[in-house]
Amino acid sequence: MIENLTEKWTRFLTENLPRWIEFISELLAQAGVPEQYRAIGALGILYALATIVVLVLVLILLRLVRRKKKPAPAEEEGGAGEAEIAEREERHEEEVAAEAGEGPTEPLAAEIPEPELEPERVRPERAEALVEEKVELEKPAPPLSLFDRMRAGLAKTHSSLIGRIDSLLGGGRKVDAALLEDLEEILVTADFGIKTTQEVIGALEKSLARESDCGPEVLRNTLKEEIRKRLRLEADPLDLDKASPFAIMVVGVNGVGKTTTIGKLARQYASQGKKVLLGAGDTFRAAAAEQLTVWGERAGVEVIRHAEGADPAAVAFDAAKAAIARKADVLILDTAGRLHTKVNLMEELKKVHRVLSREIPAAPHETLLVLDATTGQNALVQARLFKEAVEVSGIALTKLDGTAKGGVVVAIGGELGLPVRYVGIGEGVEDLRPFDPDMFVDALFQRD
Ligand SMILES: Nc1nc2c(ncn2[C@@H]2O[C@H](COP(=O)(O)OP(=O)(O)O)[C@@H](O)[C@H]2O)c(=O)[nH]1
Ligand SMILES: [Mg+2]
Repeated sequence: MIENLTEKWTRFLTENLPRWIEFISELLAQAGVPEQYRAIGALGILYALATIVVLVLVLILLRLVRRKKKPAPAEEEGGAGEAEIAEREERHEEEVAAEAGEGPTEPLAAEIPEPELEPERVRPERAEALVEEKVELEKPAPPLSLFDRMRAGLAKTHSSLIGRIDSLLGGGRKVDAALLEDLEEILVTADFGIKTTQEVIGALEKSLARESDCGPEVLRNTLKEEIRKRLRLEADPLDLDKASPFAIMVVGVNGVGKTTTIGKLARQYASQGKKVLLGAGDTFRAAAAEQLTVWGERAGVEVIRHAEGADPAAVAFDAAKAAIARKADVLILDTAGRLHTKVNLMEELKKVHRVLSREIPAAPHETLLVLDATTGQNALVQARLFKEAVEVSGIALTKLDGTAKGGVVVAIGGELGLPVRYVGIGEGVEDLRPFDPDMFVDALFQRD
């Protein structure tokens, strides 16, 4: 067959080549080329034409080959397919059960509520883009004072909660039981929670009974002080110098802002001169480790990570070992937060906790539960569940800037007895602030 083809080509060329040379020579003659140069010129032109044709063919072939190599669009969009995820989940469940040496665990009594919005699965390149966006956002940071930043972050809660309270108190109504009832409703709808609201209203009723002439301004100030009192918890402050390395385990359901919070903390601690090390314990989502690595690079901080699907306890082990070997001041460990296998999630967290405490004395020194303020009362339910599994010692409440229901801060203090360590009031690194109850209350209640 090949011989046949070669023979055909040779015949084609020997028959046609002289004719083409003759044709081009004629064209050259018309162009005024002297006779002795025409034949060689014609050959040269033919050679150049053939080269161009071959080059074009090669380019077309290369394009075709590259297009074939690209994955199918569906695969590219979603990363792992649903079936694959389910399979991986199942594998994970089996591993955890085998490791714990137990049969199937009893499901937890209460259900963890789904957050209102499940985050999209972030692809690695998207992870970088996300962090880029955040860094971009913080660049033109206006020279706002910390207080003004807090005010700006609480703008939604301020205008809804304090706005409603002020129009209630400023309406010329008598301060009496009926007015307190309306105030009670405002507090409940701002996510103070039933228990905290009742306590606050009870305290207001008492002061109303004490003071014969309780005007709206007195009531407003009493309310402010009652809220302040509930935010000032008798909890040990977060003292990073207490241990070295000081290990922080960060827990919480998907999408609440764990990885972002860790990234911001890493940058803040590093800029305070601390040697920080991060552990990418959310091995369930490849993008989580990628996202943490990007934050790590920006903060100039090392990130210990394993492949996707690896055992999170193994990451905890390696991260703890590395933190000791590198003499790190702070180790922050990210964890997975998937909801649909919550029993295993809790088992997994317990295991990670055990590994940390085995490798570093008294670790984790802080178990920071990240809650999303926009999920309101669901955040409290999540907190109770995590408290059952691991000894949560503090809360980071993110996205306060995105909700009008900032009252949940008060509910956390009042109902869970857990100190709020940090609040997230925006996307920039500086918008994760150590929680200062006084500044919070003053910023919230300040009149425009
Ligand atoms: N507005 C606002 N967004 C936040 C805050 N903290 C985190 N986020 C966003 O919440 C989303 C989920 O965060 P991520 O750290 O990936 O959550 P994780 O699944 O718990 O690790 C990201 O888009 C973050 O930028 C905050 O304080 N304010
Ligand atoms: Mg994460």
